[in-house]
Formats: sequence, structure tokens, C-alpha cells
Amino acid sequence: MIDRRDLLKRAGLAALLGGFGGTSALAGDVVTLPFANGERPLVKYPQKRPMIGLTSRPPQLETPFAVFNDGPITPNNAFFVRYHLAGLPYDLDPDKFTLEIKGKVDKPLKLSLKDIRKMKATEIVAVNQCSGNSRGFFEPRVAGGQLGNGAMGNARWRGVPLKSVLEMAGVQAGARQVTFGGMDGPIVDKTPDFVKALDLDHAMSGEVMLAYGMNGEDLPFLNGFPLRLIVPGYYGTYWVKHLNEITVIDSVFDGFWMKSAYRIPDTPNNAVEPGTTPKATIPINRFTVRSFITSVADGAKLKTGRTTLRGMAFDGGAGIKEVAVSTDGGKTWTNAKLGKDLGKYSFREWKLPVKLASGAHELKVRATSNSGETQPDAPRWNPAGYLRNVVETVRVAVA
Ligand SMILES: Nc1nc2c(c(=O)[nH]1)N[C@H]1C(S)=C(S)[C@@H](COP(=O)(O)O)O[C@H]1N2
Ligand SMILES: [Mo]
Repeated sequence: MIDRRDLLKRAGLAALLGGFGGTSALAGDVVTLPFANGERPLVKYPQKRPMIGLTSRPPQLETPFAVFNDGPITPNNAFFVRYHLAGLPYDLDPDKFTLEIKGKVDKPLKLSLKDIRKMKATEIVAVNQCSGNSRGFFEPRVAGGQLGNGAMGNARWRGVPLKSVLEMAGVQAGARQVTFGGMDGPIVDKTPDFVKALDLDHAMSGEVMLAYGMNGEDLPFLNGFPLRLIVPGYYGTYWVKHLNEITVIDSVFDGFWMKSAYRIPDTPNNAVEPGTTPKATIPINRFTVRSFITSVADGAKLKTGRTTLRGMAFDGGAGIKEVAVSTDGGKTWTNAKLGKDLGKYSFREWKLPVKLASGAHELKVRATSNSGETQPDAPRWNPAGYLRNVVETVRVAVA
């Protein structure tokens, strides 16, 4: 029996995937990020609104910053996209998709999407942020994707705890880590396949999730359809997309993307003297605490008098305790009112009514987490351009 709805769905997916061939820059539309060589085309991909294009093979898309002023949840069609390898699984068939759980387990499993959707679902609101978010602002500049502040987003993810699936398979004694592989791969180059690892304790924490849903819909293809890993509070590199292979191992995984890439200095604040190389490194892990003003852009012209400044803050999972705002370049600070708490891994909105006299103002925002972590006044530096969390400044002219 042919299920008409299934057929339509499949046809829709085929049309969608066909659409990736015809992707092109929107004629003439360019965004300029505020650093040298920051000119970027606005590009249109299937399931996405016009986004800031960083590369096209593979697609890497940054969210236009104004989107973050629309609310604490980033819409699926505006959510950033990051890939390492050009071989995307455009021909995947969700009905034939299987997730394999293997390695040091009692009962290796092959689960279909239907199997996974039948399990008890959980939801979490969590920020996904690329390690290289804001890399373009590093001084001295560093190699890698020159991103503005739009390689982050906040969504309500729906799926099943990784723990449940690992328990079904039965983790064996001696297991140390779990590795995660997706369906994308290298095309012609010799780039190693993208595989990431978590310690077993972390994988079994109950928080790490296999997600098929994002803000009440299926995951967009470019955000990992049909299944991806959600690692709340951790940088996006661990959030493996098109996830189809989970392997329990009894060693510490030494693949390229853990052992050589995505490492931070093993120093206080994971920083080194600008321009120098750290002696020892560790894998990148939790987000640093950050906050942004979203209601006014750098260089904006404002009218004198009352206005309400708005923005958001987030951290690696302690939750936001306090957001302070300065309208005089950091001389004096006032605590903002925090918005609704959507969970400790979510963007936390803030707002503050202020009165601005005429003249030039430096607006600044600084968040403190429940663990007491706060943002530095001067930027910290590491060679890969990760972890940026300096107090951000927005310059405005008031008349
Ligand atoms: N399969 C696969 N998953 C991946 C990647 C990748 O290259 N391939 N990149 C990771 C990185 S570095 C980031 S920042 C996030 C980005 O998630 P998004 O594209 O949904 O925003 O995906 C992660 N998962
Ligand atoms: Mo990333």
C-alpha cells in the first residue's frame, strides 16, 4: 500500500534537495561585517531565508544579527549553518535512515527514525554556538572562518536522551568514551571524516540528546535532518548532524577532530599572550558567558530621551544571574531586568529603560552566570579564535 502522505513528503524532500543545485547569491545583496575583508554575499538556500554566506562548498551560513532582536528563539529558517566537508547527504531517504549503536555494547542496535520517534520524547531549549563565532574580531587576526556574531542560535530541541539509547544497547564495563559520526563526508580532499567524542559520564548524563525536532518542526536539512546530537552548554562542534553512527569505545578517541582540531590552551581562562602558541591544549568544551545588545546596532543614530535597550545573554549551563548595562563606556553600570527563564541552556532576554543625552555614547553589556563567571573588559586571545566573550560595545550617536 502506498501512503499518499508519505509519498508527498518524499516528493517534497526530493524537490527540496534538488533545490540545492540551484543555490546562488542574491544579485547585488552584500552584508559588510565590521572587520577587514568583512564583505559577504546574502545567499538563499532551501528552507532558509537570506543568510550571510561564508562558503558555498560546503554551505556555511551566518545569521543576520538583527534576527536576535525578534525573540529568544531563533527561527529555523534563520539558524546558522556550519559544515566541514563538502559531501552532504543530499540523497538521504528518511524511511531508510538508520542509527547504528555499536562498539563496547552488549546488544548492537540499528534504529529507524520510526523506532526513535516511538520512544519517550524530551525537550530542551538550548543555544548552539560555533567555537569560531566572532572569530573575525580577533586581534591579531587568526586563520579560520571569519565570522561575525551570527554563528549562534537558540532553539527548542525535541528527541530522546542519548542515555536511553545507550541503556537499550547496554554499555559494557571498561567503556570510556562514545564517538559520533554523521552522513556527510569528504568529496575529493584528504580531510579526515568528521567524528567527535564525549566521555561516557557526559554521554550518560541524561542531558545529551538525539534530536529530530527543532522549534516544533523537523530539523531543517542543513541543521542535520533527520537526526542530530544536542550537547547543551557545549560548543557546536559536538552537535553532530545527520547522526547515524554511535560507537562506545574503551579508549580516549584520537581522531583528527578531537586530537588536533578544536583545542584550546590549557591555561587560566584558556588564553595565551596574543600571537603565541600554547604549550598544552585540551578539547574545547563549555561556552564562555556572553551577552549582547540586540535592539541597537553599532553606529546607530538615536533620538535624545527615553529608550529601552534590549538583548540577551547565555553561558555554558550555570544560567544567567545578572546582566549589567553601561551607557557611558563602562564608567557606571545598571542591572537590567531579565526576561522569562527558558532554562539554563537558553538565551536569556534582558531589557533596560535608559535616558540618553545628546552626544556620542558607548553602550556596553556584561553578564554574570550563576557560577560567578563574568565577561572580561579586554578580549582574551587563543590561536584558533575560539571562546570570544569580551564585554561587547555598541557605539551610538544621540541627537
Ligand atoms: N555531520 C556534521 N555535524 C556537524 C558539523 C559537520 O561538519 N558535520 N559541524 C559541527 C559544527 S563545528 C557546528 S558549529 C555545528 C553547527 O550546527 P548547525 O549547522 O546546525 O548550526 O554543527 C556541528 N555538527
Ligand atoms: Mo563550529
